Amino acid sequence: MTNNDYMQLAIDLAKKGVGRTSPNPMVGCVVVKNGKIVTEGYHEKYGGYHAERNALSKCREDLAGADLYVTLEPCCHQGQTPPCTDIILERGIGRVFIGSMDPNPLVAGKGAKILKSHGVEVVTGILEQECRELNEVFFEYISTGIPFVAMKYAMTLDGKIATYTGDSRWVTGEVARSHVHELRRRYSSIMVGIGTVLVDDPMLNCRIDEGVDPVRVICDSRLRIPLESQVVKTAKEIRTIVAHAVSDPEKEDRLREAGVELIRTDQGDKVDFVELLRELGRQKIDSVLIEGGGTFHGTVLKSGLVKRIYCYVAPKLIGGREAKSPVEGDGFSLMREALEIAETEIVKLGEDICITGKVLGK
Ligand code: AOF
Ligand code: ZN
Repeated sequence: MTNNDYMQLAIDLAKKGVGRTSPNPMVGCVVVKNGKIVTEGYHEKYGGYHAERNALSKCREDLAGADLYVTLEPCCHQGQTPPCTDIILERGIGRVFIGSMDPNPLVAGKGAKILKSHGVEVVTGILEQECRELNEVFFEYISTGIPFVAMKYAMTLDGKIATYTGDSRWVTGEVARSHVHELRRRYSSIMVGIGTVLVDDPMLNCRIDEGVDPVRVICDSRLRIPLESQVVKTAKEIRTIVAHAVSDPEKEDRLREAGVELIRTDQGDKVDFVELLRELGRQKIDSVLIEGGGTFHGTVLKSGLVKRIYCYVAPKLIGGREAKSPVEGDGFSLMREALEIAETEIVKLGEDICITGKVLGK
């Protein structure tokens, strides 16, 4: 086994924490002595032990001189748990292999420095790109305080998200739809515009085994959300936020009684998307999966804050001048103004495909 192989194992372990570590990173750790894996661990849930302490504290063997592989630089601060550098030094680990450095200002190179100053050999940059990708949400959120924003939609091969009558059940098949629920587990919140609630009355929850429901955020400038909608009726079980711009004290009271949280952004008569994101960030929500309507997509894309696109394409044609498309609004006038998507990846899901990629900043 090479260093990369061990780091890959640590990455695979880290992924087991998906949906449960937010707003903290997913981290995995493997410890090797005399060519044998002696212990391993990962960050299982927010507030719990970090990957390194999970791996080390369950192992009784003498670890003097062992190699430790960890996907993120070990922390050196007392947070909800003691510093990982302490336990690494206590156990006499000889070498630490790090995937990506930790941009958290409390750590940011200090973890590696402390280890080195105590004579531990530190090797950085093992599968660095993969380790950074594992935590693209964390890296964005910890350095800006603004949640990582991804946008998802499903369309036919002729670029429509519904027929001209508004029928959209279903564009894609079952495999693709359960893939969407994987996304809903990965992102800590899901956001739609009020149009989607009025037309589809969705639940916006995560319906897979071991799923974790995202916080539901509905942008509803004029508080049009029906009290009988599924999201309002289940707001006591699944955290639900309605973002609005106009005040309506009576409706606000009714919504609060139903368990809905309200966020009012104060600019004009439309929800200020950027201000809303900042507030979600302050509430420790590290990521947002936007699941449209085309009008809403048009608005949020303008903010420049959408970082990733997931486009599901079903091999179907429905046509229709009036059939909705995934991004509406005015759009750009020239091809050279187009938002470009880089590092695209394609997955086949039954007969459908999912194309994902990073939105390049302008
Ligand atoms: C984790 N899990 O496995 C590692 C982390 O909130 P705290 O006190 O647990 O500290 C979180 C910070 O610790 C986090 O932002 C990151 O900088 C560092 N490392 N965090 O949750 C882990 N290794
Ligand atoms: Zn730690």
